[in-house]
Amino acid sequence: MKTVVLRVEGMTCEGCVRAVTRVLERAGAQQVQVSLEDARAVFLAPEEETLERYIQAIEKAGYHATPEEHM
Ligand SMILES: [Cu+2]
Repeated sequence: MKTVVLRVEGMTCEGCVRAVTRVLERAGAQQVQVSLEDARAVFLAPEEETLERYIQAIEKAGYHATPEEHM
């Protein structure tokens, strides 16, 4: 697994945090941590998985996601 950090724009409340967490988990992300304050989502993803999958899931939910860093 690799740690993925995405910048997530458009979250305004804890409901948004839960929505983003849910779509990421549904896309297969693990140990998802979403911070409203930092406008950031941190999670574990399989090595071979592209970030596009998670970015698209977030965009589809109505937020804007961009890769921040991944290790
Ligand atoms: Cu909200």
